[in-house]
Amino acid sequence: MTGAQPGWQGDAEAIAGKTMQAIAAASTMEALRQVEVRAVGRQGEISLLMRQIPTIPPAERKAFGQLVNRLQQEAEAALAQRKEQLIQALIDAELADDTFDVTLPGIARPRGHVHPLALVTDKVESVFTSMGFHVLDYPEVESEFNNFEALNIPSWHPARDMQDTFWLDDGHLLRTHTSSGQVRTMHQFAPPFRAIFPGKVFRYEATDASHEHTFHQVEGLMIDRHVSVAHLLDSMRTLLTAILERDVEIRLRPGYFPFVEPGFELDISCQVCGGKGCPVCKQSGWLELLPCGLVHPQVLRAGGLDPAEWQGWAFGLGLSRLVMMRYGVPDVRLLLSGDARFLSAF
Ligand code: FA5
Repeated sequence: MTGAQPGWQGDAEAIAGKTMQAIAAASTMEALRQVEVRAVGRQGEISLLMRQIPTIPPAERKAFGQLVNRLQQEAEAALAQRKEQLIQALIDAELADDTFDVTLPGIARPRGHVHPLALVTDKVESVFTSMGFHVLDYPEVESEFNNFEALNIPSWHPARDMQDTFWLDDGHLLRTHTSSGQVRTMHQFAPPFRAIFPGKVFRYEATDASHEHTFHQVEGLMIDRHVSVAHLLDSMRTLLTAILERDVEIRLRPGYFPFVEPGFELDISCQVCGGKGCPVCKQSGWLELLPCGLVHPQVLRAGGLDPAEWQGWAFGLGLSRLVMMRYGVPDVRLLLSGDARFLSAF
């Protein structure tokens, strides 16, 4: 800039000079904070200079703007530097103080935990992906068709009563089982394919130690030209051994589900009571865990597949119950209770 200094320049530099001196003189964090507020706070002197920019005559506005910007940056840099010096001085003083008690307990920071359901779901997914399965995710709000009709459960069928349903006003429902994804998968992929779909399911029913209204299942579905019950059972055994990491007794009984033929119920000896009988297994020593079977021809048809060409097996694992068996959880309602005392055990 040439010629005489405009008045605003001297004023601005005077404010900046005063601010720099105050920063250097601030001997505590609180004093420094006050200097900061006075200089660059909302009503601070440098902030007010910023706001004056539009009022400066156009010929001088650019130079004024540049000057105020520079002063603000310098003030902020000086504040940051002084803050660091003061913090370092506090640390030095603390270290030099020989009354510092190193035996005082530290501040315990609460740590987050992976939810046991997530731990077991991850494990199930890794067992099945190692056997070539896809992991799929389907909606919790479902159509009546996918949840019931396509699974050979028309509206008049007594099997509808096996799964009390939360209906939505628009005729949709909250899926009562992950089997609702079976026909979706058949429409989505060309056979042969194998997939699992874990997720949350909902039933309008009374709760007890082994029943929740909201719980987790994993569906497994394999479609190929030749599939067998032997392959299904072998996959189930591989899964249970990998998850439970111990030999457990299982038993297979005939089970009725309209969407499989033949159908089975795979029970596991109760791991909470060791098979002696408890509220979880209703004193029977066994827990229903893993219904399964060969996919019914009607379901293949609903999925657009020709039963003369394609066969399949499916299972619907009670994931919440598997978590209970894995960790000896005595009540399924603990899983979604959000109780931090329970969750911190994992
Ligand atoms: C079904 O949901 C079928 N979709 C399973 C299936 C899939 C059969 C594929 C054949 C082929 P079920 O209602 O039995 O079946 O439930 C499956 C598992 O979910 C049960 O064995 C049990 O482990 C678990 N389960 C059922 N109801 C509850 C509940 N209220 N709370 C917690 N777990 C439950």
